Parts: sequence; structure tokens; C-alpha cells
Amino acid sequence: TTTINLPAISTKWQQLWRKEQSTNSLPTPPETKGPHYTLSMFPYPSGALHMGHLRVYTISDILSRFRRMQGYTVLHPMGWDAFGLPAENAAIERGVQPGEWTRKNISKMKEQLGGMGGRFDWEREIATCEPEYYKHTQKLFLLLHEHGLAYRKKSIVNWDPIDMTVLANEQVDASGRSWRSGAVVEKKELDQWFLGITKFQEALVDDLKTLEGKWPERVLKMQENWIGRSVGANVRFPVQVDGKDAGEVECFTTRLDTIHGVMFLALAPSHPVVKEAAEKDPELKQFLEELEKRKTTTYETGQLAYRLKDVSAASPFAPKLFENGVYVTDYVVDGYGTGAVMGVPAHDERDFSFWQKFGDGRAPIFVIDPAEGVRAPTDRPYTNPGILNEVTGQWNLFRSADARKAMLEYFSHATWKLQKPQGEAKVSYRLRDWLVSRQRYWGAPVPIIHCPTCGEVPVPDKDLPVRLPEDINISGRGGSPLAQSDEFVNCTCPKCSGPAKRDTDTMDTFVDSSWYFLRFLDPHNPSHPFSKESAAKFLPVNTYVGGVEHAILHLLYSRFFTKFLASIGMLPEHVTEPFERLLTQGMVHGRTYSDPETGRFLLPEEVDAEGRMKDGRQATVTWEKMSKSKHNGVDPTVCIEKWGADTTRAHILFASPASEVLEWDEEKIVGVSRWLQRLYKLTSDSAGQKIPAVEDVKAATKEERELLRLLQRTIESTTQGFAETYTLNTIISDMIKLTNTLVASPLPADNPIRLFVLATHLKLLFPVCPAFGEECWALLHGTPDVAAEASDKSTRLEAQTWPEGRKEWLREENVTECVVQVNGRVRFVMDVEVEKKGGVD
Ligand code: ANZ
Ligand code: ZN
Repeated sequence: TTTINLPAISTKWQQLWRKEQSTNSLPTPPETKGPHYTLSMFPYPSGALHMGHLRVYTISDILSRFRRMQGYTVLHPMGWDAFGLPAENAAIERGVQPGEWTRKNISKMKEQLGGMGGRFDWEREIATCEPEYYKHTQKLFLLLHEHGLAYRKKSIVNWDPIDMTVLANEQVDASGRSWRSGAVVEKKELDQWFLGITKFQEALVDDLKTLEGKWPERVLKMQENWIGRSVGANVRFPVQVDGKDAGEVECFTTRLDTIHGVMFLALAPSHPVVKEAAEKDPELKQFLEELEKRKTTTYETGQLAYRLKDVSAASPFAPKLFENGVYVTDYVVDGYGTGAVMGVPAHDERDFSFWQKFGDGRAPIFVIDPAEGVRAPTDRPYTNPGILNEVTGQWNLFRSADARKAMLEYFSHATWKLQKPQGEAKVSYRLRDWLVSRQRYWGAPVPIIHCPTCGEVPVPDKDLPVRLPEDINISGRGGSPLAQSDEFVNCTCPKCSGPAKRDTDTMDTFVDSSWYFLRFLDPHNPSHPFSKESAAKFLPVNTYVGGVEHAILHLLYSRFFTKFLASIGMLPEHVTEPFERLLTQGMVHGRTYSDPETGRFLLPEEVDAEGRMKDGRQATVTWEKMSKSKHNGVDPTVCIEKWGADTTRAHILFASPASEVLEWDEEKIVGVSRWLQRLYKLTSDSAGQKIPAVEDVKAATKEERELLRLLQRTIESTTQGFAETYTLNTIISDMIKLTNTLVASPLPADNPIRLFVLATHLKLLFPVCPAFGEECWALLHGTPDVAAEASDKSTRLEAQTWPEGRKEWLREENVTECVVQVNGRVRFVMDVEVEKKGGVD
């Protein structure tokens, strides 16, 4: 049998599309259903498209093509997340200007993207490094500033000694290393810009509810944990110094029910009580200095503690008994809650081990029992809720949750026992304001001028953008390159016209990407980031496709921007969340060979087809994230050249569920390629026939009915898979099944039902294999010249609407509709198998 050249078909149609794209004349089905916004996370222009890119853009392209066929007015834009460190590092290493390097990469990757057969709205293309874009990033910064949500604060920051920049907390991993350079992060005190994300913390948690069932559960959980809401209480403990009343220490607790088990208070080193005590206690001062020194390294907390001399605390329940010590220790997080903890060794892990090390010898006081009359073992803390025991006096036999409520009530009011309230309900959040200043060059300059007379002055709108000078010397040493450019730094104050200096920080690139989906709505608007009308039309983004590595930061920041813009009326009221549905695609792993003895990764040419090394030993095969060091990368361009874009796209979908890891196995793509060959053959057998319209489809024979039934099932599962469940791999297997059934069908090639099913099959296939689909469509309809530019575009597959089929095609061969009557009234209609019919009546 003859085979066709699949790569040639893909390229042929892509050439036509490029021309049509440039004249804005790509065929589009009638737009009857309103707007639909499909977005994929825009790439960083590193210079080469990788398999991960190919996967995400294939998915979003397929979903958007499906929506277009359904009759939606589809937005499917593409752009570049173009600021960031790699450009600067390339400049340091190779002496090219970051702008030049970035723009070159963009044009190269754009070319590569064209090869995958995607349909993107290139007329909306944006790059965050262009003044036309960052002008508005700066404007948004100033809006935040105007509302008190961009502010400067001296703070101890994470300093990356390799990249020479400050990092946000989110950019430091659990082992205290930079997410980018891998360096152990140091601490420094600097003046930094922050964005007030915590202003919206409540809505940021609450609104996660509205995304349930629409975002992956895992991502919702990660968002929730990151914001870290804790519901509890602030309670005040009376304190004495040298036996004299010295005010109170307020502690945040989520376990008010354990308060009778308090045996000490623990304070963060920055707590005011500690600062005051240090003035009179040189030993404490020294201890604090020691803690301070440790901050420049990573270390385990809770290993050092200092008991404040002559300071003691009483319980609000027993305000006369000052028997509890007050300690300074670094396991109390500065800036969380009140920076003070009520220590309950019996019921908290950290308090228990602290007490073992630093306690005064008293045994932990257990106040919660697992059940009534049942004691918890005393060699470890009992951390679950339970039943309060007799130690708690009047609260004996209360359940933990009830005790929390009742005690809160007790503490909140002044009574004959409490002269004043000793506590109140309190909700604490882990989330901190977002540190956005970077002492690096390749980013949007902070649009602020520092004037000796007027202070911090926003750059007026008419002077935006504050341009990043592009001819600058980047050495990579000595802090921000902008700070070294007198031309950039020196300016006149917009308020008093006196000499002033520009802020030399640039913004975290996550700021750029927090609003790019809004710029796509209105990409050429010179005076505003976007118009409210365009937002009203297309927001929220209906489907957002991207990597799960952005499950926390990027999504949180975009949600924050959306909430901020909504709060100042820049977004329509119905928009509370930016992304309606989220599809997080899995990574692409490559086949990795290594020497089983040394673990060394092998080059592909070091193993033969059976996976044996030169010396005959079998190499170990694993699947791992593609990387240069593991020699397991696959270049998408090479793959596309070899197999064709359509085959590659189908393979990407078919090889694994979209949200799971895709093990890139070239051997499996052969199967997909053969499937398309079969489908082509099937089409050429029926070439040039007249296809019946759906209203003329009347099955007469059993074979015809069976074929229609399978078609209807496939239409339904495919529609569902594209629109709701994103089960994209089963869409392909369903389609393969349809092809195979057609191949095996005894019906002649010119049978109208068979022709109809085949034509509909091609429509279902179009989102996945657009070029191949067009080729077959033209062949089937006998219009091979359809690829000519001037041809009637309405005959193209790309102009067709999504098939809906007919419900009644589903009815099984051996069933019939049966009306069930009870007491002479029709109750329901059901399908029953023919041979059983008599029995039911
Ligand atoms: C007494 C207690 C008893 C606590 C018990 C827990 C268990 P989350 O859920 O993370 O909010 N805490 C309060 N402020 C702290 C700080 N700045 N640094 C470190 N720990 C702090 O944790 C709240 C609990 O963590 C609070 O409840 C407090 O200890 C501690 F059996 O109070 B708990
Ligand atoms: Zn001034």
C-alpha cells in the first residue's frame, strides 16, 4: 500500500495559513455563541522551544480550535514573558545586550511555534520587555502606590549571593536555597518595595470556593496552604518583672482549650518585651546577637533559648500565680501572630521538645484526654483534640471545640472575675506582602523619583514609560547596573523641579506576568493597560493551560491583581477571579540511559537499539525530566520534521492524560502515524463523493445503524472531553476506534451513511490534526485545489461547525421504546430489550 508524506501535508497547509494569517483571512466558522478566552501560560524566550512548551501549546491550540468550531468568538493569544535574569546572564557571559538576545530568541521561537500548526492571535502578540508593555506595568505599580499598596520598608531580605539580588520568600526553597541559582540564601537589611497582597488575603482564600471542581484540587489546596489562614484567638497573659506588674503579653493560639496546660511563654527575638529586657541584661544582648548572626545561614530553629531574668507570667485564669518563665527563642516566627506563643508542652510537638531541653523540671501538665476517663501517654505530646479533664476545673468534660468557644466567650467580656477582656477571636494569615524590588537590570524600572525635598514622588503619567536604557554595561558585580548609570539616575523632581534621583530597582518579573492576560484583551491601547469593555467581553479567561510549577505564585499574584483592579473599578463587577478553569499539564520526561554501576548518564550514541552499552552491559533506563546533563532531551523541531506536526500533536494528546507525566517514547508515535495513514486511505477510497446532509441521514440497515450509534457516542465523548473533563487522551482512542470501525465496515465506500460518518469523523479530528484534516476533507469532497489561496474558504474544514449529531442514533439495535403505565396513567418511557418486551407489559 502507498503511504503519504505526513510531514509534507502539515507543512503545505502551514504555508497557506501563514499567508492567510498575515492578511487576516483564515477561515472561521460562523460566530454564534459569544466570546471564549483560551490561554496558555506565555513562554520565557530562552531561545529554543522545548517539549514542555510543545505540550502546553498543543493542548491550548486544540481546545481553542474546538471552541471556534462550536461557534465561539475565540481569543487565543500568544506573547513573551521577556524580562528576567537569563538575558542578563547571557549579557555577562557573552557580551550581548539583553534586549538584543531576548528579541532574537523571540523571533526564533515564534518560527518554531509556527511549525506546530497552532492558530494563535499573533496580531495580539506582546512582549513584557517592550516599552509599550512595561509602560502599563509601571502604571499599575503607580495605581497600587496611590492606594497605599506599593510601599517601601526596611526589611531583612533574602539575598542571593550568586545572582546578587533579593528574592521573595516564595523564591527560596525549603532548604534555604534560591529557586534560580541554587545558592544558599543570606539575610540582609535593605529598603525594599512591597506590594500589599495581604490586603486581599481574606478574599484570596474565600474565593477558592468558587473554583472548586474547576481547578485541580491539588492547586486549590496549595493556594490555601500558602495563604495559611488560622482561626484562633489572641489571649493576654499578665507579666511581672522583679515581682512588679509589668503589663501583658499577647499570644496567638489556635488551641485555647489547652490554656490550663501553659507552662511558659516563648517570644520572638524582636518582641518589644525582649528588646526592653535586653537594655538591662548584657547576657541577653549577647544571646540576641548570636541569634542575629545565625540569620545569615540556614539552621534548625528551636536549638537556642534564653530565659528572661526576673520575668514571669501568669495565666489569665489564675492572674495571681506568676509561676511561668518567659523565654526568647527563634522557633517563634517573627511577624506571625503576635510573635509570642503560649507554651503547652503536653499538647504541642515543638513546645514538648522545647520543654525537654529548656524546661524548669516540672512535668508537662496534660489537660486534654483522648476520651472521657482515658489518659494520654505522657512520654509524648497529645496533639489531637479531645475531652478536657479535671485539671481545668469548671471546664472539666468539655470537648475541645466547645471549650474553645466557651473560653473565648469568657475571655472576651469583663466579668466579676475578669476586670477587663483578656482575649478575643483572631484570624491569622501566613501570607506576607510581596517583595517586588530587584537590584537587577533586565526588568521594568520602578517608576518612582526620590527627591530630597518632596520625598517619594510618582512619575507622572505623561512621563511613562520610565525607559530602561538599553546600552548599558552589565558586569554582574556591584549591585544594580541602573544605579551605576548617572544618566538614568539623575533627573528633576516632577513636583518641585529640583534635582532628584530615580529609583534604581526593577520589578520582579512575576509582576509583568500578573496582568498579561489583561493586556491581551486590548494589546494596542496606548493610554490604558486595557479597556473595561474588552475585559467585560472576554473575562474571566475560560480555560487556562499551564504548568503546575506555577500553582502557587503566578496564580496567586494574578488573582491579587484581579482583586485589586476590581476593587478600584477597572474590571467589570462579575469578574472576581481571573481564570475560570485551570488545566495543569504534566511534565514531559525523556528516556534516560545510565551506567548501572557508575550512575553516569549516557549519550544516546553510547547505547544500541537494545539499550546495551559498548561493552555489552545493559544500560539502566529511567524516565526523567529532560535536561542537557541527562542527555535525554528531544527537540520538538526535529520531531515535527520527522513525523509531521499533526502526528506529533495527536501523539502528545494520546500518550498520557494531560495532567500527568508524558514519557516521550518515539516508538509509540509510529502507531499514531499508522492510524493517520489508515484514515487517509479510508478517505481516498471514498474520494469525490457527495456527502449527505445531517437531515438526510436515515439508517436503513443494521450496519448503518451501528455506525451511526458509534459516531454519536464519539461525538458525545469528544465534546465532553474537550469542553468539560479534558480527557484528551481518550478522545484520541475514541477516534482511533471510529477509524478502525469504518475500515472494518462491510458498507461500500459510496454508502451515504458511511460517507457521512467519515466526514463527521474528520470534523472531530480537526482540532487535533488541522492540516491533515484539511487534506482529507479536500480529498473526500473532491476539491483538491482548496489549498489555493483564492479558493472558496467556506469549503474548508476550518470553516465547519462542530457536529452535534442526533440523540436518537444512540438507540440500541435490539431495544425498543416502551411506555410504562401504572393504573392506566403513563408513568415513564423506557428502552427495553426486544425479547424482554412482553414480560414488562
Ligand atoms: C498554644 C498551643 C497548644 C498551640 C497546642 C498549638 C497546639 P498555625 O496553625 O500555624 O496558625 N504560634 C503562634 N504564633 C506563632 C509564631 N509566631 N511562631 C511560631 N508558632 C506560633 O499555628 C498556630 C499555633 O502555633 C498557635 O497555637 C501557637 O501555638 C503557635 F496544643 O498555642 B498554639
Ligand atoms: Zn521635589
